[in-house]
Amino acid sequence: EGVRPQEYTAIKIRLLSIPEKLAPLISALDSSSKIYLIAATLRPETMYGQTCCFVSPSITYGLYKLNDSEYVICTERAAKNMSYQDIFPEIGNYTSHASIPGSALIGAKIHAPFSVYKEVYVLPMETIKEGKGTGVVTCVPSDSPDDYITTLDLQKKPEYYGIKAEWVAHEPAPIIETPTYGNLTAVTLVEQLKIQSPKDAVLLAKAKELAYKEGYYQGVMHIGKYKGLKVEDAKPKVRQDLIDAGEAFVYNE
Ligand code: A2H
Repeated sequence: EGVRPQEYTAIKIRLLSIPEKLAPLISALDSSSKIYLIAATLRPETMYGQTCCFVSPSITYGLYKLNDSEYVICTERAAKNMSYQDIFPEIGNYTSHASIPGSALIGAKIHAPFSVYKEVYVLPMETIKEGKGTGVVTCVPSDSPDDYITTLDLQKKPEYYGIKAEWVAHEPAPIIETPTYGNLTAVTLVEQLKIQSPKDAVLLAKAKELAYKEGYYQGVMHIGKYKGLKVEDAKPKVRQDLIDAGEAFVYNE
């Protein structure tokens, strides 16, 4: 946790199906309500490459009212912060409407805004920290070493994680071209540093640092409306497009 405030883009990832374990927990909601997982990201320009969304099986999330027709799922800590940032209808009100174990969300079909993949799923990530962001991480395996190695791990032993192989079948999609690592920066770095598991914390920290610097300062968009533009310049534009489309908002902590 740094001392400087962190400005995230909060991505609204809509639930398109309600898993069996989730249904009884949200039965009090009007059935026309839209429900979103809220993922906090520092890389909005990579959202074209989302392949799934991660939650922690050991975190209990809350369900909070965003407006008359929309509810959001995130940690209570994030909801409290949001309630003081004019994101919820009433300042300081972060009453939860349901208590949702991460495990109840696994396998839900979701809509990941701007992704090239139209059908993606909620999957488990054990390294998510409860005290950072919203406790929900959208998966971009092309540019996030953590996301890529977690995806490989899930693909290797789906039955151990209680997931279906088809939920974790999407390949990383090229989003950003870089001079040093090509157009799948995270894949290249995980291979070069020989990262074997999501628990290789030291190597992953190094990969993350290298990926972030290279992507931000040398990267050029490979896809989308800003194809050909430097990442540095495209980032605020994609972020604004997501916000204008009603698919994201600014979240600080
Ligand atoms: B980033 P910082 Cl493509 N636990 O989004 C673990 N990781 C978390 C988290 C939590 N509670 N909340 C957010 N994150 C991840 C995209 C991305 C991210 C890419 C490349 C790198 C990257 C897609 N996942 O992050 O500690 C989220 O993943 C590496 C910097 O606040 C978020 O941005 O600096 C980032 O970590 C926030 O990390």
